[in-house]
Amino acid sequence: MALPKGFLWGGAVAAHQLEGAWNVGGKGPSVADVMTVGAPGVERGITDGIIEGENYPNHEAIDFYHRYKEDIALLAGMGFKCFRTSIAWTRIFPNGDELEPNEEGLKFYDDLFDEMHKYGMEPVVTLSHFEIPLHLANEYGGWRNRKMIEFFVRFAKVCFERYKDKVKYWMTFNEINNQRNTESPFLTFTNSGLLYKEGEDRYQVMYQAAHYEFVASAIAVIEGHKINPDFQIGCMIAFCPTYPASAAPQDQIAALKEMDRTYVFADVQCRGHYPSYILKEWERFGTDIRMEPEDLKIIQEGTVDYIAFSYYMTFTTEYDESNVRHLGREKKNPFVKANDWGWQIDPIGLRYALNLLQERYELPLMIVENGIGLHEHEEADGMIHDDARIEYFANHITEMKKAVELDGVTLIGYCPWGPIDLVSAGTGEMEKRYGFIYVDKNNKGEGTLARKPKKSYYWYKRVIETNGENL
Ligand code: P53
Repeated sequence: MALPKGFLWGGAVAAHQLEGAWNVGGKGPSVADVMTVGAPGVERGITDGIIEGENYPNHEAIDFYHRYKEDIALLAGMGFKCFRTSIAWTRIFPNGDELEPNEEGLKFYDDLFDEMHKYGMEPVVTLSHFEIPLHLANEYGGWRNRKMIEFFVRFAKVCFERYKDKVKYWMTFNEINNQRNTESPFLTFTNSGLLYKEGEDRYQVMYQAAHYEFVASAIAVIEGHKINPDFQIGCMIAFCPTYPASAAPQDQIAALKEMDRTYVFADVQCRGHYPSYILKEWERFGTDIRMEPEDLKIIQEGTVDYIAFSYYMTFTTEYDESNVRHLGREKKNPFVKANDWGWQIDPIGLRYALNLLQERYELPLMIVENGIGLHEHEEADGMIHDDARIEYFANHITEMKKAVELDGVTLIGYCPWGPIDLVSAGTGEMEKRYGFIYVDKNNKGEGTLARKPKKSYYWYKRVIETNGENL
């Protein structure tokens, strides 16, 4: 089975999770800079400003800011055809509400993209990946405020203008649908830079923020295409398909409704309008989303060129009458295993995900995250034998190829998450490792930061060389 020629093999990261240098080069603090370290099953803390003595893993991360040449060379050593990263908003607009960008920040990404091109690596760039300027979160309440549209669009346009000849593939908001889970302050804070107030209707606040993001994303698509008509500007969805826990009809409905909570984010950005199921839901819950008269027209005109998505796991749900909002209760899937963080490993779920998205939207797809977090250490022979990672990827790539070859899915590329170990978004740990390249640093922040290829490095290099034939 052959993948198309020119298939974009690569890897994906986000600025705040690897760059470090959090206050260097004129960079302002972002929401990631006030997040402390958590643990498996323990969410990260969010502090009120930066407090002395706290462990903020993103401040230094893996110091990619100063070591990117060495790191890009290592990635190039695997034959990367593309590399996905984000532009830290706070390097370009340190507070977020300035009128003029910070030249030193712009220059950093010029140099980084040039370095990638040296090796024939296509940059794939996320504009907003959990890195909202802290000032916008504190002073404006993040995306609960309509003014965010103006700030984001200014940031997007500056990036589009500056890198129009260096970057073709863009994404507006990373995993925009994570915030659907309003139980977690972490998810809303990282997605939208907002924290819920006591007693407020979280569901309404979340959709209001999402609405502003939809409008901002659509404006970015429209403006981006004016700057360079060849730009491919995508949405980015965390796609974790939910299976019904049984063949019981009510479990089908529960799973369907659970999926709608993710689909709504893609429906709006791909089809250009709010789907009827969400309008009915808002009506039923008395949800009142403030919209300006032109918003729906903008959303209609600013639909995306492709769908980028992350795929890590699937969920299972069973009908739960007491859950009036979405009818289901999460259940463990007895047919799949999980990693140490409870993320269920389901390679066939990737083929399923690709099919669902292809059939619903008929747009090109790009897998911009996939991977497994593992606890790892050097063994006696000095090597990191990450056979579990190799097995994970071999199984996922096999299913990805079936989706292309047997099911006719249009797939542009495949970017495993964290090709070099980096700070976990969810837990802030360094020891939740995803990389083909090991970085010597632990959860406490100790280590030399030395880089070292793992066994999977040589494996993935061969996969790319053979365009996915040799797994
Ligand atoms: P970490 C939740 C569910 C799926 C993906 O995650 C998620 C999250 C948020 O934790 O995040 C994405 O580092 C995200 C990356 C992140 C990666 O998945 O928690 O886009 O920034 O690092 C892996 O193990």
